[in-house]
Amino acid sequence: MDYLKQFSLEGKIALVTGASYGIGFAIASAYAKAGATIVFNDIKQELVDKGLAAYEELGIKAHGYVCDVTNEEQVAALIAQIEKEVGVIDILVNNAGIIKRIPMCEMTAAEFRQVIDVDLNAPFIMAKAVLPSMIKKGHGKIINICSMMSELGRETVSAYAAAKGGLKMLTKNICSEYGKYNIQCNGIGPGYIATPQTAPLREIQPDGSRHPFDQFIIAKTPQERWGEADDLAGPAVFLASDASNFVNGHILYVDGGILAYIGKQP
Ligand code: NAP
Ligand code: GCO
Repeated sequence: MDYLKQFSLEGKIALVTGASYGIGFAIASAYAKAGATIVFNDIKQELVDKGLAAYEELGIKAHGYVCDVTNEEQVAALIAQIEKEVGVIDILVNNAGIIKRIPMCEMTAAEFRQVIDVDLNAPFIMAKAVLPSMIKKGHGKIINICSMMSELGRETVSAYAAAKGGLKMLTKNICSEYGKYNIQCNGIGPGYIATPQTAPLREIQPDGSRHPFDQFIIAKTPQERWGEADDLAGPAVFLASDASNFVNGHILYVDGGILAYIGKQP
């Protein structure tokens, strides 16, 4: 058996949501290098254009579409357009996400709902849109980007933690309901990754020192560094490939050991 071949994505079509930059971009780029045809969406044309240019710079011919993943009609139209212009989706990565860091007692219900809508309802909408074709094809991979907050809480991220905890269970439920169709649904739980989403937590302080939260994460991470989006590429290729055809309902934490560690003594 040529074990390396199991990790190839040759001939596969992968849709990564919210992948103009950040974690989604790193995952989609890795998929392209593993042989897949890349499709991505973002909420604004200017971001799609920015993403297309960034992929092209890497020599990747990606297909980009404007779509708000929380909008069922837009998602249905997106999938139909992709199937017409590119082909049936083999791999879906639910990556698009937002966070609002607000103490719960100061957060409005509308703000809470907005985070749940993007981080939990949208992965449901996206998965529901691609499952019928995967069932027809007899195989499929759905990968949900979870979080440390799928397992842990912290101040100011109640909506995000509720969404990511729910996303962990949605992952297990898609596995339970669709495993019989040879569809694998797994999650990736990144640790703290240096992307625009966490930039506010890493800002250099006026006195030139590191952000207190930055120092906190270094103390909580056995590998004593923030993750890079590229640290997620290999695990994401594994979960999208034939190498994981009997891995289902699993959340693969890529966190430098955070979840295993009580943290460095101050
Ligand atoms: P990011 O830099 O904020 O990128 C998120 C992407 O999602 C952006 O392209 C954003 O587009 C897009 N998006 C947001 N709402 C959307 C919508 N309604 N429809 C379509 N696209 C939408 O985030 P990231 O750090 O790369 O994180 C990506 C995923 O990993 C998220 O699910 C996040 O929760 C998760 N995660 C991140 C970390 C971390 O430390 N960075 C750790 C664990 C998990 P716009 O720019 O237009 O908003
Ligand atoms: C935060 C961070 C985290 C990371 C990630 C950790 O404010 O605590 O944004 O939530 O984004 O989800 O896995």
